[in-house]
Amino acid sequence: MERYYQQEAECASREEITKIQNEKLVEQVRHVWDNVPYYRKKMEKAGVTPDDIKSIEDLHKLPFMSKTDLRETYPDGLLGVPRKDVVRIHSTSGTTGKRVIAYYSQEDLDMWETCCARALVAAGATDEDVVQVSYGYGLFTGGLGLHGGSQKVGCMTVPMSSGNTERQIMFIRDLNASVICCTPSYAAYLGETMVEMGLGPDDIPLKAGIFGAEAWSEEMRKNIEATLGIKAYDIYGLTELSGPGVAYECSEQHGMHINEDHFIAEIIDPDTLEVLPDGSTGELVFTAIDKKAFPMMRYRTKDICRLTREKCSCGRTFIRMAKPMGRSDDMLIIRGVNVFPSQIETVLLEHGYQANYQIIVDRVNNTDTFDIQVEMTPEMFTDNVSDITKAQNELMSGLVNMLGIKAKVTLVAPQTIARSEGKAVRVIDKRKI
Ligand code: DLL
Repeated sequence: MERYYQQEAECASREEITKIQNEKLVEQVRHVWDNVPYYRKKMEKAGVTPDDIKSIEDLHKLPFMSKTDLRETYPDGLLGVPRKDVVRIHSTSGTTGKRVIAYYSQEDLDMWETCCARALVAAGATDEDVVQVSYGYGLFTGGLGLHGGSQKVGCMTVPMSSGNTERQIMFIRDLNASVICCTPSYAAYLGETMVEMGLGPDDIPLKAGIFGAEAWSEEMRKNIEATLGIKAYDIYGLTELSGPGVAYECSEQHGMHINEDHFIAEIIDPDTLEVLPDGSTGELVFTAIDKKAFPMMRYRTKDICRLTREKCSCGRTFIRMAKPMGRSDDMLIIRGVNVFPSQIETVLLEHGYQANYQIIVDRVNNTDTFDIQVEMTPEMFTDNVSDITKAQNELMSGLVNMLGIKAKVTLVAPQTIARSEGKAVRVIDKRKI
Protein backbone atom coordinates (compact mmCIF):
# COMPACT_ATOMS: atom_id res chain seq x y z
CA MET A 1 0.00 0.00 0.00
CA GLU A 2 1.44 3.34 -1.07
CA ARG A 3 1.92 5.80 1.76
CA TYR A 4 2.18 9.56 1.52
CA TYR A 5 3.55 12.27 3.78
CA GLN A 6 0.94 14.78 2.57
CA GLN A 7 -1.58 12.92 0.46
CA GLU A 8 -3.74 15.98 -0.19
CA ALA A 9 -0.86 17.90 -1.78
CA GLU A 10 0.89 14.95 -3.44
CA CYS A 11 -2.29 13.59 -5.04
CA ALA A 12 -4.05 16.90 -5.80
CA SER A 13 -5.96 17.24 -9.06
CA ARG A 14 -4.36 19.12 -11.95
CA GLU A 15 -6.87 21.94 -11.43
CA GLU A 16 -5.83 22.26 -7.78
CA ILE A 17 -2.12 22.20 -8.61
CA THR A 18 -2.56 24.84 -11.31
CA LYS A 19 -4.57 27.04 -8.95
CA ILE A 20 -1.82 26.85 -6.29
CA GLN A 21 0.88 27.53 -8.87
CA ASN A 22 -1.00 30.51 -10.32
CA GLU A 23 -1.52 32.10 -6.92
CA LYS A 24 1.99 31.48 -5.66
CA LEU A 25 3.66 32.60 -8.89
CA VAL A 26 1.82 35.94 -8.93
CA GLU A 27 2.74 36.54 -5.31
CA GLN A 28 6.37 35.46 -5.79
CA VAL A 29 6.90 37.75 -8.80
CA ARG A 30 5.61 40.66 -6.72
CA HIS A 31 7.90 39.64 -3.82
CA VAL A 32 10.95 39.51 -6.06
CA TRP A 33 10.11 42.82 -7.80
CA ASP A 34 9.71 44.55 -4.45
CA ASN A 35 12.71 43.01 -2.67
CA VAL A 36 15.40 41.96 -5.15
CA PRO A 37 16.60 45.01 -7.13
CA TYR A 38 18.87 42.80 -9.27
CA TYR A 39 15.98 40.72 -10.61
CA ARG A 40 13.72 43.76 -10.89
CA LYS A 41 16.31 45.28 -13.26
CA LYS A 42 16.35 42.07 -15.29
CA MET A 43 12.56 42.21 -15.54
CA GLU A 44 12.65 45.88 -16.54
CA LYS A 45 15.21 45.09 -19.21
CA ALA A 46 12.92 42.35 -20.52
CA GLY A 47 10.00 44.82 -20.48
CA VAL A 48 7.97 42.83 -17.92
CA THR A 49 6.27 44.07 -14.75
CA PRO A 50 4.41 42.08 -12.08
CA ASP A 51 1.14 43.15 -13.75
CA ASP A 52 2.10 41.08 -16.81
CA ILE A 53 2.23 37.86 -14.77
CA LYS A 54 -1.32 36.74 -14.10
CA SER A 55 -0.87 32.96 -14.21
CA ILE A 56 1.63 30.23 -15.10
CA GLU A 57 0.71 30.83 -18.74
CA ASP A 58 2.79 34.03 -18.43
CA LEU A 59 5.85 32.30 -16.96
CA HIS A 60 7.65 32.39 -20.32
CA LYS A 61 7.72 36.22 -20.17
CA LEU A 62 10.10 36.20 -17.20
CA PRO A 63 13.86 36.37 -17.80
CA PHE A 64 16.00 33.31 -17.09
CA MET A 65 18.55 33.14 -14.31
CA SER A 66 21.80 31.20 -14.53
CA LYS A 67 25.07 30.67 -12.71
CA THR A 68 26.24 34.00 -14.18
CA ASP A 69 23.56 35.86 -12.20
CA LEU A 70 24.66 34.02 -9.06
CA ARG A 71 28.27 35.04 -9.64
CA GLU A 72 27.31 38.65 -10.26
CA THR A 73 25.24 38.88 -7.10
CA TYR A 74 27.70 37.08 -4.80
CA PRO A 75 27.48 37.04 -1.80
CA ASP A 76 23.97 38.35 -1.05
CA GLY A 77 22.64 40.32 -4.03
CA LEU A 78 19.67 37.99 -4.43
CA LEU A 79 18.61 38.07 -0.80
CA GLY A 80 14.84 38.55 -0.71
CA VAL A 81 14.26 39.08 3.03
CA PRO A 82 15.94 41.18 5.73
CA ARG A 83 19.16 39.50 6.96
CA LYS A 84 17.69 39.08 10.42
CA ASP A 85 15.05 36.72 8.96
CA VAL A 86 17.71 34.37 7.59
CA VAL A 87 18.20 31.33 9.84
CA ARG A 88 20.62 29.21 7.74
CA ILE A 89 22.85 29.27 4.70
CA HIS A 90 24.20 26.48 2.51
CA SER A 91 26.72 26.60 -0.29
CA THR A 92 27.49 24.64 -3.42
CA SER A 93 30.38 22.30 -3.85
CA GLY A 94 31.43 24.02 -7.09
CA THR A 95 35.14 23.86 -7.72
CA THR A 96 35.52 26.86 -9.99
CA GLY A 97 34.91 30.52 -9.24
CA LYS A 98 32.93 31.79 -6.29
CA ARG A 99 30.69 29.43 -4.39
CA VAL A 100 26.95 30.02 -4.49
CA ILE A 101 25.52 30.98 -1.11
CA ALA A 102 21.87 30.04 -0.62
CA TYR A 103 19.86 31.68 2.18
CA TYR A 104 16.91 30.20 4.08
CA SER A 105 14.21 31.73 6.25
CA GLN A 106 12.49 29.44 8.78
CA GLU A 107 9.56 28.99 6.34
CA ASP A 108 11.99 28.11 3.55
CA LEU A 109 13.59 25.43 5.74
CA ASP A 110 10.16 24.02 6.62
CA MET A 111 9.21 23.79 2.97
CA TRP A 112 12.50 22.09 2.09
CA GLU A 113 12.36 19.60 4.94
CA THR A 114 8.75 18.80 4.02
CA CYS A 115 9.91 17.95 0.49
CA CYS A 116 12.56 15.62 1.97
CA ALA A 117 9.94 14.07 4.28
CA ARG A 118 7.76 13.33 1.22
CA ALA A 119 10.76 11.57 -0.38
CA LEU A 120 11.44 9.47 2.72
CA VAL A 121 7.81 8.37 3.08
CA ALA A 122 7.65 7.59 -0.66
CA ALA A 123 10.63 5.28 -0.06
CA GLY A 124 8.67 3.52 2.67
CA ALA A 125 9.94 5.30 5.81
CA THR A 126 7.69 5.64 8.87
CA ASP A 127 8.29 6.80 12.44
CA GLU A 128 9.35 3.22 13.22
CA ASP A 129 12.42 3.56 11.01
CA VAL A 130 16.04 4.34 11.77
CA VAL A 131 17.46 6.59 9.06
CA GLN A 132 21.22 6.84 8.67
CA VAL A 133 22.10 10.08 6.90
CA SER A 134 25.48 9.54 5.24
CA TYR A 135 25.47 12.56 2.94
CA GLY A 136 28.00 15.19 3.97
CA TYR A 137 26.85 17.60 6.69
CA GLY A 138 27.91 21.23 6.67
CA LEU A 139 27.62 23.57 3.71
CA PHE A 140 26.45 20.75 1.41
CA THR A 141 22.66 20.42 1.48
CA GLY A 142 22.52 16.61 1.42
CA GLY A 143 23.14 15.91 5.11
CA LEU A 144 21.04 18.57 6.81
CA GLY A 145 18.24 18.37 4.22
CA LEU A 146 17.52 14.66 4.63
CA HIS A 147 18.20 15.00 8.35
CA GLY A 148 15.41 17.58 8.70
CA GLY A 149 13.06 15.49 6.54
CA SER A 150 13.76 12.37 8.58
CA GLN A 151 12.99 14.16 11.84
CA LYS A 152 9.73 15.48 10.37
CA VAL A 153 8.66 11.91 9.59
CA GLY A 154 9.57 11.00 13.17
CA CYS A 155 12.33 8.56 12.25
CA MET A 156 15.24 7.94 14.59
CA THR A 157 17.82 10.00 12.71
CA VAL A 158 21.50 9.10 12.73
CA PRO A 159 23.62 12.09 11.60
CA MET A 160 26.58 10.05 10.34
CA SER A 161 27.82 12.32 7.55
CA SER A 162 30.15 10.63 5.03
CA GLY A 163 33.43 8.83 5.62
CA ASN A 164 34.74 6.15 7.96
CA THR A 165 33.06 3.42 5.99
CA GLU A 166 33.60 0.55 8.40
CA ARG A 167 32.05 2.58 11.21
CA GLN A 168 29.10 3.31 8.92
CA ILE A 169 28.51 -0.41 8.52
CA MET A 170 28.92 -0.98 12.26
CA PHE A 171 26.27 1.67 13.03
CA ILE A 172 23.87 0.29 10.42
CA ARG A 173 24.10 -3.10 12.16
CA ASP A 174 24.21 -1.93 15.78
CA LEU A 175 21.41 0.66 15.49
CA ASN A 176 19.31 -1.48 13.15
CA ALA A 177 19.22 1.22 10.47
CA SER A 178 16.52 0.50 7.88
CA VAL A 179 17.04 3.47 5.54
CA ILE A 180 20.30 5.00 4.33
CA CYS A 181 20.75 8.31 2.53
CA CYS A 182 24.00 8.97 0.62
CA THR A 183 25.36 9.46 -2.90
CA PRO A 184 24.99 6.42 -5.18
CA SER A 185 28.77 6.22 -5.57
CA TYR A 186 29.16 6.08 -1.80
CA ALA A 187 26.44 3.42 -1.59
CA ALA A 188 28.41 1.33 -4.10
CA TYR A 189 31.54 1.81 -2.01
CA LEU A 190 29.69 0.76 1.15
CA GLY A 191 28.65 -2.42 -0.68
CA GLU A 192 32.22 -3.06 -1.76
CA THR A 193 33.48 -2.59 1.80
CA MET A 194 30.83 -4.99 3.08
CA VAL A 195 32.05 -7.65 0.68
CA GLU A 196 35.62 -7.08 1.92
CA MET A 197 34.39 -7.49 5.48
CA GLY A 198 32.77 -10.78 4.48
CA LEU A 199 29.23 -9.40 4.86
CA GLY A 200 26.30 -10.07 2.53
CA PRO A 201 22.94 -8.30 2.12
CA ASP A 202 21.35 -10.50 4.79
CA ASP A 203 23.87 -9.34 7.39
CA ILE A 204 22.54 -5.77 7.42
CA PRO A 205 19.03 -4.54 8.30
CA LEU A 206 18.73 -1.87 5.57
CA LYS A 207 15.57 -2.02 3.42
CA ALA A 208 15.78 1.20 1.40
CA GLY A 209 18.28 3.81 0.24
CA ILE A 210 17.71 7.38 -0.96
CA PHE A 211 20.45 8.23 -3.39
CA GLY A 212 21.10 11.38 -5.38
CA ALA A 213 23.32 14.44 -5.86
CA GLU A 214 24.91 12.92 -8.98
CA ALA A 215 23.84 11.11 -12.13
CA TRP A 216 23.57 7.33 -11.78
CA SER A 217 22.32 4.68 -14.15
CA GLU A 218 19.63 1.99 -13.87
CA GLU A 219 22.41 -0.61 -13.99
CA MET A 220 24.05 1.01 -10.98
CA ARG A 221 20.70 0.89 -9.20
CA LYS A 222 20.44 -2.88 -9.80
CA ASN A 223 23.96 -3.37 -8.54
CA ILE A 224 23.45 -1.39 -5.32
CA GLU A 225 20.11 -3.09 -4.70
CA ALA A 226 21.76 -6.51 -4.99
CA THR A 227 24.81 -5.83 -2.80
CA LEU A 228 22.96 -3.98 -0.04
CA GLY A 229 19.73 -6.02 -0.31
CA ILE A 230 17.57 -2.87 -0.51
CA LYS A 231 15.27 -0.94 -2.80
CA ALA A 232 17.23 2.07 -4.11
CA TYR A 233 15.31 5.34 -4.66
CA ASP A 234 16.49 8.37 -6.60
CA ILE A 235 16.22 11.91 -5.20
CA TYR A 236 17.01 15.14 -7.06
CA GLY A 237 17.66 18.69 -6.06
CA LEU A 238 20.10 21.55 -6.09
CA THR A 239 21.35 24.13 -3.62
CA GLU A 240 19.94 27.07 -5.60
CA LEU A 241 16.43 25.61 -5.17
CA SER A 242 16.88 24.48 -1.53
CA GLY A 243 18.67 21.12 -1.83
CA PRO A 244 17.55 17.47 -2.10
CA GLY A 245 13.83 16.87 -2.47
CA VAL A 246 12.96 19.08 -5.43
CA ALA A 247 11.92 15.75 -6.96
CA TYR A 248 11.67 12.25 -5.51
CA GLU A 249 10.94 8.71 -6.57
CA CYS A 250 7.91 6.66 -5.50
CA SER A 251 7.49 2.87 -5.38
CA GLU A 252 7.00 2.81 -9.17
CA GLN A 253 10.62 3.99 -9.59
CA HIS A 254 9.85 5.37 -13.00
CA GLY A 255 10.89 9.02 -12.88
CA MET A 256 10.93 11.44 -9.97
CA HIS A 257 7.83 13.40 -8.94
CA ILE A 258 8.56 17.12 -8.89
CA ASN A 259 7.11 18.93 -5.85
CA GLU A 260 4.94 21.10 -8.06
CA ASP A 261 3.29 22.98 -5.22
CA HIS A 262 6.74 24.56 -4.64
CA PHE A 263 8.56 24.33 -7.98
CA ILE A 264 7.47 24.82 -11.59
CA ALA A 265 9.52 22.87 -14.12
CA GLU A 266 10.12 23.69 -17.78
CA ILE A 267 12.31 22.07 -20.43
CA ILE A 268 14.07 24.42 -22.82
CA ASP A 269 16.32 24.13 -25.80
CA PRO A 270 19.63 25.32 -24.32
CA ASP A 271 20.65 26.98 -27.59
CA THR A 272 17.46 28.77 -28.68
CA LEU A 273 16.04 29.06 -25.11
CA GLU A 274 12.68 28.05 -26.53
CA VAL A 275 10.33 26.15 -24.17
CA LEU A 276 9.93 22.59 -25.46
CA PRO A 277 6.77 20.43 -25.26
CA ASP A 278 6.51 17.72 -22.56
CA GLY A 279 8.40 14.61 -23.53
CA SER A 280 11.25 16.50 -25.24
CA THR A 281 14.79 16.20 -23.95
CA GLY A 282 16.40 19.49 -23.03
CA GLU A 283 17.65 21.67 -20.18
CA LEU A 284 15.63 21.63 -17.00
CA VAL A 285 14.54 25.08 -15.74
CA PHE A 286 12.91 25.65 -12.35
CA THR A 287 10.97 28.48 -10.75
CA ALA A 288 10.70 28.30 -6.97
CA ILE A 289 7.28 29.76 -6.22
CA ASP A 290 7.37 30.16 -2.47
CA LYS A 291 10.99 30.34 -1.39
CA LYS A 292 11.42 33.82 0.02
CA ALA A 293 15.00 34.32 1.28
CA PHE A 294 16.73 33.17 -1.91
CA PRO A 295 14.16 33.43 -4.70
CA MET A 296 14.98 31.67 -7.93
CA MET A 297 13.03 32.49 -11.11
CA ARG A 298 13.37 30.35 -14.24
CA TYR A 299 16.73 29.02 -13.07
CA ARG A 300 18.69 27.16 -15.73
CA THR A 301 19.97 24.01 -14.03
CA LYS A 302 22.14 22.75 -16.94
CA ASP A 303 20.68 19.29 -16.21
CA ILE A 304 19.62 17.46 -19.35
CA CYS A 305 16.32 15.76 -18.79
CA ARG A 306 12.78 14.95 -19.93
CA LEU A 307 9.38 15.50 -18.24
CA THR A 308 6.30 13.30 -18.37
CA ARG A 309 2.71 13.99 -17.36
CA GLU A 310 1.65 10.34 -17.72
CA LYS A 311 -0.43 9.11 -14.81
CA CYS A 312 1.60 7.30 -12.15
CA SER A 313 0.13 4.23 -10.47
CA CYS A 314 1.36 5.41 -7.05
CA GLY A 315 -1.47 7.95 -7.03
CA ARG A 316 0.75 11.02 -6.97
CA THR A 317 -0.23 13.57 -9.57
CA PHE A 318 2.97 15.60 -9.67
CA ILE A 319 4.70 15.64 -13.05
CA ARG A 320 7.75 13.34 -13.25
CA MET A 321 11.28 14.01 -14.46
CA ALA A 322 13.40 11.23 -15.96
CA LYS A 323 16.78 10.47 -14.45
CA PRO A 324 18.99 13.36 -15.61
CA MET A 325 21.53 12.15 -18.16
CA GLY A 326 24.07 14.48 -16.64
CA ARG A 327 24.76 18.17 -16.77
CA SER A 328 25.32 19.98 -20.03
CA ASP A 329 28.60 21.19 -18.51
CA ASP A 330 29.61 17.57 -17.70
CA MET A 331 28.97 16.63 -21.29
CA LEU A 332 32.24 16.07 -23.05
CA ILE A 333 32.62 16.93 -26.69
CA ILE A 334 35.21 14.51 -27.96
CA ARG A 335 36.14 14.70 -31.63
CA GLY A 336 32.88 16.57 -32.14
CA VAL A 337 30.71 13.89 -30.52
CA ASN A 338 28.69 14.49 -27.34
CA VAL A 339 29.61 12.04 -24.59
CA PHE A 340 27.99 11.78 -21.16
CA PRO A 341 29.85 9.88 -18.42
CA SER A 342 26.51 8.19 -17.60
CA GLN A 343 26.52 6.49 -21.04
CA ILE A 344 29.95 5.02 -20.32
CA GLU A 345 28.77 3.84 -16.92
CA THR A 346 25.83 2.04 -18.52
CA VAL A 347 28.14 0.07 -20.84
CA LEU A 348 30.55 -0.82 -18.01
CA LEU A 349 27.83 -2.17 -15.77
CA GLU A 350 26.25 -4.11 -18.65
CA HIS A 351 29.61 -5.84 -19.08
CA GLY A 352 29.82 -6.83 -15.41
CA TYR A 353 32.13 -4.06 -14.18
CA GLN A 354 31.43 -1.74 -11.25
CA ALA A 355 31.20 2.03 -11.68
CA ASN A 356 34.87 2.49 -10.81
CA TYR A 357 36.32 4.27 -13.80
CA GLN A 358 38.02 7.44 -14.89
CA ILE A 359 37.80 9.23 -18.21
CA ILE A 360 40.92 11.05 -19.37
CA VAL A 361 40.64 13.38 -22.33
CA ASP A 362 43.56 15.25 -23.86
CA ARG A 363 44.49 16.89 -27.15
CA VAL A 364 47.56 15.66 -29.00
CA ASN A 365 48.47 17.09 -32.43
CA ASN A 366 45.06 18.81 -32.62
CA THR A 367 43.21 15.53 -32.12
CA ASP A 368 41.30 14.58 -28.99
CA THR A 369 42.52 11.50 -27.17
CA PHE A 370 39.91 9.56 -25.22
CA ASP A 371 41.11 7.08 -22.60
CA ILE A 372 39.02 5.23 -20.08
CA GLN A 373 40.58 3.41 -17.16
CA VAL A 374 38.29 0.75 -15.79
CA GLU A 375 38.83 -1.26 -12.66
CA MET A 376 38.50 -5.02 -12.92
CA THR A 377 36.35 -6.50 -10.18
CA PRO A 378 38.20 -8.89 -7.81
CA GLU A 379 36.41 -11.89 -9.47
CA MET A 380 37.57 -10.97 -12.97
CA PHE A 381 41.08 -9.91 -11.95
CA THR A 382 43.78 -11.63 -13.97
CA ASP A 383 47.30 -10.89 -15.15
CA ASN A 384 46.92 -13.03 -18.25
CA VAL A 385 47.63 -10.57 -21.06
CA SER A 386 45.47 -12.23 -23.69
CA ASP A 387 42.47 -12.38 -21.32
CA ILE A 388 42.91 -8.70 -20.50
CA THR A 389 43.22 -7.74 -24.18
CA LYS A 390 40.08 -9.72 -25.01
CA ALA A 391 38.10 -8.05 -22.20
CA GLN A 392 39.37 -4.59 -23.22
CA ASN A 393 38.34 -5.19 -26.83
CA GLU A 394 34.87 -6.31 -25.78
CA LEU A 395 34.40 -3.16 -23.73
CA MET A 396 35.73 -0.97 -26.55
CA SER A 397 33.22 -2.38 -29.00
CA GLY A 398 30.36 -1.93 -26.50
CA LEU A 399 31.43 1.68 -26.06
CA VAL A 400 31.63 2.37 -29.80
CA ASN A 401 28.06 1.09 -30.15
CA MET A 402 26.83 3.38 -27.39
CA LEU A 403 28.87 6.50 -28.14
CA GLY A 404 29.62 6.37 -31.84
CA ILE A 405 33.32 7.06 -31.27
CA LYS A 406 36.24 4.92 -30.23
CA ALA A 407 37.78 5.08 -26.77
CA LYS A 408 40.98 3.43 -25.61
CA VAL A 409 40.11 1.21 -22.65
CA THR A 410 42.71 0.15 -20.11
CA LEU A 411 41.73 -2.36 -17.45
CA VAL A 412 43.41 -1.70 -14.13
CA ALA A 413 43.70 -3.76 -10.95
CA PRO A 414 40.93 -3.66 -8.32
CA GLN A 415 41.12 -0.80 -5.79
CA THR A 416 43.37 1.44 -7.92
CA ILE A 417 40.85 4.18 -8.71
CA ALA A 418 40.11 6.56 -5.82
CA ARG A 419 36.68 6.10 -4.17
CA SER A 420 34.41 9.01 -3.35
CA GLU A 421 32.53 9.71 -0.14
CA GLY A 422 30.44 12.40 -1.85
CA LYS A 423 30.04 13.16 -5.53
CA ALA A 424 32.36 11.02 -7.64
CA VAL A 425 34.95 12.65 -9.93
CA ARG A 426 34.90 10.71 -13.20
CA VAL A 427 36.52 13.02 -15.72
CA ILE A 428 40.00 14.45 -16.11
CA ASP A 429 39.90 16.83 -19.05
CA LYS A 430 43.46 17.94 -19.69
CA ARG A 431 42.40 20.00 -22.72
CA LYS A 432 41.22 22.81 -20.48
CA ILE A 433 44.60 23.28 -18.80
O1 DLL B 1 23.45 17.74 -4.97
C1 DLL B 1 21.52 18.39 -3.66
C2 DLL B 1 21.24 16.96 -3.36
C3 DLL B 1 21.76 16.39 -2.22
C4 DLL B 1 20.42 16.22 -4.20
C5 DLL B 1 21.48 15.06 -1.92
C6 DLL B 1 20.12 14.91 -3.91
C7 DLL B 1 20.64 14.34 -2.77
P1 DLL B 1 24.21 20.60 -5.52
O2 DLL B 1 25.47 20.21 -4.84
O3 DLL B 1 23.87 22.03 -5.64
O4 DLL B 1 22.97 19.97 -4.76
O5 DLL B 1 24.22 19.91 -6.94
C8 DLL B 1 23.11 19.98 -7.78
O6 DLL B 1 23.62 17.80 -8.70
O7 DLL B 1 22.08 20.28 -10.75
C9 DLL B 1 22.47 17.86 -10.74
O8 DLL B 1 23.43 18.12 -11.75
C10 DLL B 1 23.10 16.95 -9.71
N1 DLL B 1 22.08 16.06 -9.13
C11 DLL B 1 21.44 16.18 -7.96
N2 DLL B 1 20.61 15.13 -7.77
C12 DLL B 1 20.72 14.34 -8.87
C13 DLL B 1 20.12 13.10 -9.28
C14 DLL B 1 22.75 18.63 -4.52
N3 DLL B 1 19.25 12.44 -8.54
C15 DLL B 1 23.37 19.18 -9.03
N4 DLL B 1 20.49 12.61 -10.50
C16 DLL B 1 22.17 19.12 -9.95
C17 DLL B 1 21.37 13.26 -11.28
C18 DLL B 1 21.65 14.93 -9.74
N5 DLL B 1 21.97 14.40 -10.94
